Amino acid sequence: MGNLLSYFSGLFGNKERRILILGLDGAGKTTILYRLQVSEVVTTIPTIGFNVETVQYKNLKFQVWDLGGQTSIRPYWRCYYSNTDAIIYVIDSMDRDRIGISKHELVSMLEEDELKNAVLCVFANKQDLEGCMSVSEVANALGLTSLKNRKYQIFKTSAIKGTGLNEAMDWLANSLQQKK
Ligand SMILES: Nc1nc2c(ncn2[C@@H]2O[C@H](COP(=O)(O)OP(=O)(O)OP(=O)(O)O)[C@@H](O)[C@H]2O)c(=O)[nH]1
Ligand SMILES: [Mg+2]
Repeated sequence: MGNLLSYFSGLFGNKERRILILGLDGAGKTTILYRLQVSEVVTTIPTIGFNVETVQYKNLKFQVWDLGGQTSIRPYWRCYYSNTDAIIYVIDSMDRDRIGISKHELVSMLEEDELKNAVLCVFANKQDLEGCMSVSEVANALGLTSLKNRKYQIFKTSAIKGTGLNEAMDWLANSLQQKK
């Protein structure tokens, strides 16, 4: 039965999906991209511009764009919005000082018309660090429950340890298959 299901989902679900990974600088976006692509922790430098990779997850192919998150680069995020199926929004769960800024960036991004059909997957990242914000603290600080007309979910992740990423990708894969 499993084989039959994956055969059919393979038939209908092999369109490449476009995903943007966004979030403030240092949140872990590039680390996540390469964790997803090659299952390894790579040494990163701050992204000036973007990285783009094809990521195969189960029977789905994702074209994943990882954009630099520094203040001066964030205005360019909008250049990448069109045809986006999903946004992975990455939070450094240790960065209490800037969670308000991160919320602000998230809210203004979600107001963009080009993203109105994009599903939102929040990664409360760096959960391996002692004393970090819990997933519910992050969800509250971002005001996720007041989002309107948005399919979203939040996951606790550690890109360094590799935890939570599969659960999040499963959710994304399912959500995007339904969205087709
Ligand atoms: N402890 C811990 N450190 C992490 C985790 N994910 C990423 N990091 C570290 O955080 C730092 C920044 O990671 P990057 O992936 O370069 O961050 P980024 O979001 O791509 O940053 P910009 O490219 O500047 O926007 C690096 O030193 C990573 O090793 C995590 O889950 N836990
Ligand atoms: Mg980066």
